[in-house]
Amino acid sequence: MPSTGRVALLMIDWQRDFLDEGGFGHCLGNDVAPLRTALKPAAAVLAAARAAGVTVVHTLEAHTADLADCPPAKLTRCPAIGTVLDAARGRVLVAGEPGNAIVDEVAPVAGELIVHKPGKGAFFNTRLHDELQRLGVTHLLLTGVTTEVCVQTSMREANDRGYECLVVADATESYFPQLKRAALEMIVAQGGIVGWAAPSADVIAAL
Ligand code: C5J
Repeated sequence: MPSTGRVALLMIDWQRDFLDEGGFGHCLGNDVAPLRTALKPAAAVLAAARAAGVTVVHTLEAHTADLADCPPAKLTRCPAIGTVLDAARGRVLVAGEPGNAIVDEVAPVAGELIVHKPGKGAFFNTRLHDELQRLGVTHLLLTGVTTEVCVQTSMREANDRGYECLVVADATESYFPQLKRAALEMIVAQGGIVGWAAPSADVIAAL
């Protein structure tokens, strides 16, 4: 374990859009209940990271109000983006809308970095890499949803930028259990081709 100053915790897309009944993920036909099972371990890792003085970064899949940062192909495949499915949630995947907010269980506190990302990966068209470099971060812990989409994409992007990465296995979830399993397997295969996975209890003990 490197010194805590070189570690950052990435909390990937813990948004109401993906976790709430009636949210974007639910409207795509997914059962959102499994995602909530990962919240407790994620909150425990977040608390331990805060106590250890680890840099905490929260990402959100969030577009600008004019959708100028949303590639046409993404909009074609996900026409709900930018529309209102439920007035109480506002526009789907648009920054600042109530449905785009991070759920209370892992909500950011003052001083933590918040990164709005237009893609699945946390490094594409964001300031994340520059911020981590400025802070001297070399190692990343990842939690979040969904495992095989935004978490795995972010981990691969981080890997290509030279970070050592570990995903917290019970603090990430998918709408599809078989895809979570496969994503974790492909991450750690071949001697950690993308990085490592460990349970939250081990990560918390190491912090
Ligand atoms: C998806 C994400 N699944 N945060 N986004 O569209 O994984």
